[in-house]
Amino acid sequence: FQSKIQTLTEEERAHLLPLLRSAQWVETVGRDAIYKEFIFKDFNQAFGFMSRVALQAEKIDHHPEWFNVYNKVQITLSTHDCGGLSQRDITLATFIDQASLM
Ligand code: H2B
Repeated sequence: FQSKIQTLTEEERAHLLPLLRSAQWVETVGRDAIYKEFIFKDFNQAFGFMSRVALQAEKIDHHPEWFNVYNKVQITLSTHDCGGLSQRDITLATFIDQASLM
């Protein structure tokens, strides 16, 4: 069976957070979440990126909190099902970074 999703352990964080930081993800203050800002050439590039992320989010049933103005996309990832950062956020962050390079 599928056990309930859980927040990352201290051991997992010690391993993963430096990798995320090196990819410009930061830990949010006052909340167990990660955040990154993406700047594109124009709105078309930004929205193309958002479209790729949206399709994947729906596919894996894990959705970003995000804000877009023109060429800027600000993304926060956290898992409300467990009230914090989970492996699902890491998986989505990895996809998002790939999608931003296309
Ligand atoms: N997205 C995020 N970011 N966190 C969740 O806990 C989450 C989600 N849960 N997408 C999923 C949907 C859940 O609400 C549905 C019912 O599967």
